[in-house]
Amino acid sequence: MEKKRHAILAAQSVAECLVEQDWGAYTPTEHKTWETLYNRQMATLEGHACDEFFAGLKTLRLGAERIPDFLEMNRHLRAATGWEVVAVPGLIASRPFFTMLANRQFPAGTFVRTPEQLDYLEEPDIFHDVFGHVPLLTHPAYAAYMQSYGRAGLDAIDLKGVKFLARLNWYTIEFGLLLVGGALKAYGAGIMSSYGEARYVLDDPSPHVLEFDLERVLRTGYYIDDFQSTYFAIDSFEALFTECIERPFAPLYESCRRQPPLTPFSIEATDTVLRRGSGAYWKDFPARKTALK
Ligand code: HBI
Ligand code: FE
Repeated sequence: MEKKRHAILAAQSVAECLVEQDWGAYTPTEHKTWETLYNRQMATLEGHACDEFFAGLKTLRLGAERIPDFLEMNRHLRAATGWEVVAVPGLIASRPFFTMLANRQFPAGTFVRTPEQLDYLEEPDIFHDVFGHVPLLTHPAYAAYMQSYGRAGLDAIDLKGVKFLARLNWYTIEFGLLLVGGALKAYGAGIMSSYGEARYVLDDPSPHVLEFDLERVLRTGYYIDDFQSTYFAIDSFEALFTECIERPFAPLYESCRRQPPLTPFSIEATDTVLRRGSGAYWKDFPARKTALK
């Protein structure tokens, strides 16, 4: 598997990255892990996740009782927004990844984390990818945003801006918040699929919450090894789509290259602050284990 994974990470074509889900091969332990994760997240997300997320679960007929079968799930997903989930063995190279998104194909891992990895794992498994990412692909504006992200990704490869665009992915698709009637609701897949971060982001006073601003997000680095110190909130998926697709990215990448990245700990004078965090969570942090991305 290791050799195949390296081959996949180097693969430049979509076809080389695709695998079969082989739904019949999942073991009772793996279905039980899905059930545990699903039930735990649904209890944690109650009142914290946006309504569109729960509506997406219903549209896709996702539940705790078994691991989703992509063939069955795709019938509902295609009918909603023309997206489909394709099975990949894990993280894939940027070009095939962005090409898939641009074609309304979402690459999802098929492996299930072990019971010991319940709270955290490095690579995205099927629970992170399907429970975290796929429900919102049933929402037309979010579905359009994800496709435009894929198209922007292909341009970013040529503009050498993937590092900056990855920050847009991080602060929206993975850890984005929605401002609904003055209340903050989560929509990012990294929050939806994480037991700890779902509660931290909305119950812990430590993190800052800033109003989404495309240039600010592209300039703001992130650490992959812990909860976020800053989150960005949007007013709607329609607003996110409009803000991102009508902006040429090339000059934004230029501006990012001319200045050092912002860290997620600070607040800038130009920020619209929705919630000024206490910073208590990371105040006496030992040096971060991973570099600022
Ligand atoms: N591959 N399977 C998979 N899933 C991802 O989220 C992913 C990827 N490859 C590249 C990637 N994400 C990031 O580099 C981009 O989002 C920037
Ligand atoms: Fe993800």
